[in-house]
Amino acid sequence: MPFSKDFLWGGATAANQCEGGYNLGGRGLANVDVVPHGKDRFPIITGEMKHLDFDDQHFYPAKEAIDMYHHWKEDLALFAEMGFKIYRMSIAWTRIFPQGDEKEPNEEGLAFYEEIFKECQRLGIEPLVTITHFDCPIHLIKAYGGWRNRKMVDFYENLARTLFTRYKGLVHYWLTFNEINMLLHAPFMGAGLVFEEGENKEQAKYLAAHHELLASALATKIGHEIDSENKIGCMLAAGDYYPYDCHPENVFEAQQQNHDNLFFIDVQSRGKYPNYLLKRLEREEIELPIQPGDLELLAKNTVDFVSFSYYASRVAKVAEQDADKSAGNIFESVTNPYLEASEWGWQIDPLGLRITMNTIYDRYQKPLFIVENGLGAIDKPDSDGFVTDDYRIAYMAAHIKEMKKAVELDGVELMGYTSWGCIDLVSAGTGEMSKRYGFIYVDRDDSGEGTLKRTPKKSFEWYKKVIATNGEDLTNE
Ligand code: BGP
Repeated sequence: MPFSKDFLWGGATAANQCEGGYNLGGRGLANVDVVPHGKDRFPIITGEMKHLDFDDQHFYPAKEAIDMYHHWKEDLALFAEMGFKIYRMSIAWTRIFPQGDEKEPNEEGLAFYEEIFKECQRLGIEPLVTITHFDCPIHLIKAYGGWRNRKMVDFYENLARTLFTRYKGLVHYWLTFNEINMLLHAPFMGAGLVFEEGENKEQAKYLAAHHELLASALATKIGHEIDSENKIGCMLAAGDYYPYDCHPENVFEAQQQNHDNLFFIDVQSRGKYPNYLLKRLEREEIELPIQPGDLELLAKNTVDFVSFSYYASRVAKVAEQDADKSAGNIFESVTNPYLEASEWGWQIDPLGLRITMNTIYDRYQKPLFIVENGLGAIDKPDSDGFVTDDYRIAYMAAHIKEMKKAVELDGVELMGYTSWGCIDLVSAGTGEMSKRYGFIYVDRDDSGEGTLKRTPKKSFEWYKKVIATNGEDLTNE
């Protein structure tokens, strides 16, 4: 039996992709609200196109999303029916601090999440709370320029302290920032950055990175002070870079690209900027805005566990322009000729999960938590609304099988597994509803039409069995 009896099986969502209710309960506007569906989405999430308000030309899927704001009780009941031990969700910052820089929180927002956590407790589900999952109050972007400004650390600190204080005893598992390394690839989504004409973009990204890393360490400190039972983790968009072949230059290139992702976790887990990063930034004349006391704060407040998302491995090759490319989680990579791909072109590599787990565990020697994994696919419901999603079951079974091997055969310590989008929700990358990950179908389409009715898919019963047998029975019968 690879998994202990308290292994945390469950599913994951993010506020902006499922809640909706963007203007309810005193909530303020956030970057994630004004990101539309369609061709402008990518330039906006990467900070290349300034778009900080709604207009009539676009559809904004986060406004209503799947309306979990009104359906959360029904949705939690379905998660409980599957036997979830943990539910990963995020807090919408602007429900708690609508502008972001207020001193006092919005009570209605705090009460909203408190009710959810109490219901989780009643159902025997531990919440795993991401403090920020790609969201940043619009006011903080307009007035302060997002995370390039050090004042953001104070605003985030206020948010974190408010949450740890209010939810003490109700929440024990926390993540500071979702996919922190994503800020290098989707800077508006990851750090509220919109680039100014002629600005040194790399410099802006590393300012933001330092500020987020400080904020993360500060939250870890405060969370531990408020409740020593709190377990606080970092979160990486993972997936090892493989060298394209054994040419030493490609091997070296893969190592460099892995460094670009891992340096965030090196800081959060080992407590110190790695030399490879400091040397590179020095060469590129990029400054980290380190002030007295910063390095000590980072050193003293490392995380309790390392969590990550895994959708696919990646491939590195020098002279990349000559290589075929495949789509992936926000950024593309060289195509791996040995792998199949999803309908969205993301390559499928279950063994890559075991490889990635080993890389991360070898490096940090801390418990891991897989907090996202899954297949975005087109589902075709029958006339009763039922989806026979054998493709999703096959994807997940193959990944869970490799995850078991990493634990059983390689000795990786793993706290739990929460599959991504346990209920269909809006895609972060594309804004589509038709890219579905869930065990539960939600009747809503890419233009916002549909009844929002929830219907369990075939994978719902399958995952229920997986949890009930603690991962022993992965068969699809
Ligand atoms: C990760 C995000 C999630 C999620 C997932 C799937 O980057 O943390 O928010 O959406 O990827 O990506 P997509 O929604 O683009 O299919």
